[in-house]
Amino acid sequence: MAIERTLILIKPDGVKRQLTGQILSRIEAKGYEIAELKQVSATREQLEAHYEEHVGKPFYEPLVEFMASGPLVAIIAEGQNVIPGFRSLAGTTDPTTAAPGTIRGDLGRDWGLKVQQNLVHGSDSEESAAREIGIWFA
Ligand code: RTP
Ligand code: MG
Repeated sequence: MAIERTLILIKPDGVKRQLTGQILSRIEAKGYEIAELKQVSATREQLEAHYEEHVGKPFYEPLVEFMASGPLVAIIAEGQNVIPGFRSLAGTTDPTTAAPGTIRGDLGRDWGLKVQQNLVHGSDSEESAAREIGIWFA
C-alpha cells in the first residue's frame, strides 16, 4: 500500500451546480488529505496538455470547450492508493450508468447532458498524476 498523490479536477458542471463542498466531503470522508486546492479558469494550453491523449477523438473538441466553459477546482489529494481509490470513488465515466455510491452515480444527472459532464476528473496512473500535477500546480 503506497502513499500516493493524485490530481483531481472538479469540472465546470460540478462548480456550477455548487457540488464542490459535497465532492470535497466525499474525498475527506474517505480519509484522503487535501494537499493543495484552488479554483481556476483553465487556459486552452492547460486543457490541451491535460487531454493530450485524447487529441483527434470525436469528443476532444467539445470536451475542451466544456472544460473552458467555467471555473474548475484543482486538487492534489494524498493517501494510500489514492490514484485508483479516487477513480473508484468517482465511478465510471458515463454518469448515467455509474454505480450508486459513487460521485458520478449519485450526483451525475441524466438531463440529456453529454458524457463529458461527469463532475470530476482523477488521474489514472502514477505517471499521469505526476504529469497532471505539473500542469495545474506548476
Ligand atoms: P477522467 O479522465 O475525466 O477522469 O475520466 P475517465 O478517465 O473516466 O475518461 P476518459 O476516457 O479519460 O475521458 C476523459 C473525459 O472525456 C469525456 N468523454 N466523453 N464518448 C464521449 O463523448 C466521451 N468519452 C469521454 C469525459 O468527460 C471523460 O471524463
Ligand atoms: Mg481519463
